[in-house]
Amino acid sequence: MQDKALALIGAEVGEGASDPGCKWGARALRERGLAEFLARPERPAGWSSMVRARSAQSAAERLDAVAAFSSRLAQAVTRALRRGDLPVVIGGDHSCAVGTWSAVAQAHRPGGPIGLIWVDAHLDAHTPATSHTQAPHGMPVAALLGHGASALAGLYGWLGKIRPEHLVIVGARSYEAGEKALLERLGVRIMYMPEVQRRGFGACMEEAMQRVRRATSAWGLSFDLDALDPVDAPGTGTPVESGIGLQAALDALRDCARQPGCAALELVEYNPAHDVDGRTALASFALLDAATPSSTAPLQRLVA
Ligand SMILES: [Mn+2]
Repeated sequence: MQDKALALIGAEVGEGASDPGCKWGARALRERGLAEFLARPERPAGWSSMVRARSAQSAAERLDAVAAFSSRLAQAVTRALRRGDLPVVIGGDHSCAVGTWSAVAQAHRPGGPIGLIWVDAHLDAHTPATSHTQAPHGMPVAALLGHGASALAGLYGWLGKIRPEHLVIVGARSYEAGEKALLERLGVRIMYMPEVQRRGFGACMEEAMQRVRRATSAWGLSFDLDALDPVDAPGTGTPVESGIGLQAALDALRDCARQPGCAALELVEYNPAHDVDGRTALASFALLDAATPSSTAPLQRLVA
């Protein structure tokens, strides 16, 4: 059986964050050999695009730069989808999610809405009205739900790329009242970290998968490395204590990869300047290996 080729897309954007270091995350993983690591005989993997945001200083410039970047990233994702590949977007700060999931929602629109699992220490659901920093990487969830800056939310000329009932956020433990209020008003299912610790990440992801597959045409996963415990992933944009353990994440992502209907994957917020002994790079490799569906069992790969 032939698996979909993995189209790795580098999202070179750091303008969405206060520390722009994540801009160079995709390039660093590329230079470490990510594509070669993920490629298998029956499932090619290669970098299909590197999309870079123009640099920006002021809050207004940054929002403009991220909006322009989002539509270019969306074009790269669309090209991969049209080829029949599985887009795997590598960040970059999390503002890249606007381009990624707008493109996937647009491509699937005739067939129905898409579901999205958002694994993150944060809610990323600010609007310019609630954000203290005005940093666009704190806004992609709100934008995808159709709220906040129209330059982000209005890609392709329509709002609500993800419906609230088709979104699940897992691992949140650092957030502000304004974004939490928006998500609760919309009825988004949020599994905060105490629930993840009580039930286990695997059980939470199983429930999340059921929810995002219910009445949708496809599902996607956006994984922010800051969801992991900083011990396993110190090199992220905004580390937060008491996160998900790497092993639990790998086990759960392997289960996710068995579910049919994966539309795209995204791994974001790798900041090579903050990495320690390449630990976060290796975690990124392992997470992507676990999350990419392949008809070859791991054991067969070892034997081969
Ligand atoms: Mn995030």
